[in-house]
Amino acid sequence: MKKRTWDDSPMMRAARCQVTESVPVWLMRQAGRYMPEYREIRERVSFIELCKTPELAAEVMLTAVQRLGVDAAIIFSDILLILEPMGLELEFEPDGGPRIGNPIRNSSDVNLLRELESVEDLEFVMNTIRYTREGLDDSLPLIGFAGAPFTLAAYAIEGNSSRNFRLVKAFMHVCPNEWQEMMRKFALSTARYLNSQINAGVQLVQIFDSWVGCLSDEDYKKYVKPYSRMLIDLIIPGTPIIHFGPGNPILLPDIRDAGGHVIGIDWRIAIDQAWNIVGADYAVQGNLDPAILLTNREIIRQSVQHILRQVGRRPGFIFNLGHGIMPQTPVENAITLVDAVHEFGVVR
Ligand code: 1CP
Repeated sequence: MKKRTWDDSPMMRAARCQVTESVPVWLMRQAGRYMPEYREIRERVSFIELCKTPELAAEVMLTAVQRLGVDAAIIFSDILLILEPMGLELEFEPDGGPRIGNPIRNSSDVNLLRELESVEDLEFVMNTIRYTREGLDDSLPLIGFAGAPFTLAAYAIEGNSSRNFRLVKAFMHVCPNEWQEMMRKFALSTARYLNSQINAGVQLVQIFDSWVGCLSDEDYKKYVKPYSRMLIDLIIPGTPIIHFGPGNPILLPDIRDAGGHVIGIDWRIAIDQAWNIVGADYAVQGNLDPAILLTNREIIRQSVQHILRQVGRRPGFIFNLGHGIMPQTPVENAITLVDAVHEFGVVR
C-alpha cells in the first residue's frame, strides 16, 4: 500500500527525530473559545454536546486548522470524558469549569470506579476521529489524546479545578493501597482508550499530565511514574507518543523515563536547557508562553525567532505553546505565530 503523505510530514518526521525541511507547529487548544467560529457554535450547543456530536466536533477542529495553517490537527474532545463510562458524573458549569458529582473520597469509591472494559460508550470520540481524518488534508497528521493517570485522579478526587490539590495529595499519602488501585484503573483504561483512538485513525497521541507539576520529584517517582509508564508501555508500538507534564521542570528526567518519544516543555525553562536535560534521542515540543499571544506582532515574531535560535538545527523540534492558548487571544496573533514559525523555521 502506498504510504499516506502525512507519514512523511514535518510533524511526523520531527516526532521521530528525523530531519525536516521546516519546523512543524500546532497549538494546544487551537480550537476553542478564542475563535469567533467556535463561540458561535457554543451559543447553540453545550460543550459536552459538542464533544458528543462528531460531525460538529470535527468541523470545529477542521475550521481551526484551516484558519491557522498549522501542521497538525488534534481531535476536538476533552480529557475528562473518559470519567463518565468509569462511573463518575461529569458536568461543565456555565463558567466552563468541570465538576464531578460523585468524587472519589474513600476506598469504597475506588472499588466503584469501573475499569474501562470496552470503548463502546466513547464511540463518539472514534467517530470524531473518523470525520476529522476524512476532512483533513492527507498531508496533515491527526493527534489523539488522553489525560495521564495523575491528572485524571486529580479531577476525580478534587471534584473540580483545584489550586492546591490538597485532597488528591492527602489521598495519595493516607491511602496508598487505594491510590495504587485507582491509578492502575486509570492507566489500564486510558491505554485501552488511546489504542482505540489509534485503531480509529490517529497518527500520534499526546498524554496530558496537566497538573503533575504540583508534585515534588520524590512523590512523582513514588506515586505517579509507575502508572504513567504502565499506560505508555501498553500503547501500540509505532505510534509516536507526546508526553506533556507542565509546571515543574525538575520533573523532566522522570517524565522522560516514564516514556514517550516527544517530551512537552512549558515556558518555565529555556527550550535548549530542557532539551539538554531530556537528551538528543528525544524530540521536544514547546514552549512559547501563551501570554505572549496577548501582546503584538513584533513581540510574537521576536519570541518565535528567539526559540528557534535556541533550538538551532537539531532534528526533532515541534513548535507549540508551553500550555493551552488563552481564551482572550486575538485570532490574528495566533496566525502571526504560525506564519512566523513557517517563515523563520525553514531549514536551509
Ligand atoms: O467552550 C467551552 O467553554 C469549553 C472549553 C474547553 C475546550 C475548548 C474545554 C473545557 N475543553 C476543551 C477542548 C480540549 N480540552 C481539547 C481539544 C481542543 C484543542 O486542543 O484545540 C483538549 C486537548 C483538551 C484537554 C484538556 N481538558 C486538558 C489538558 C490540556 C491542558 O490545558 O492542560 C484539561 C486539563 C482539560 C480539562 C478542562 N476542559 C475544559 C475545562 C474548562 C477544563 C478545566 C481546566 C482547569 O481545570 O482549569
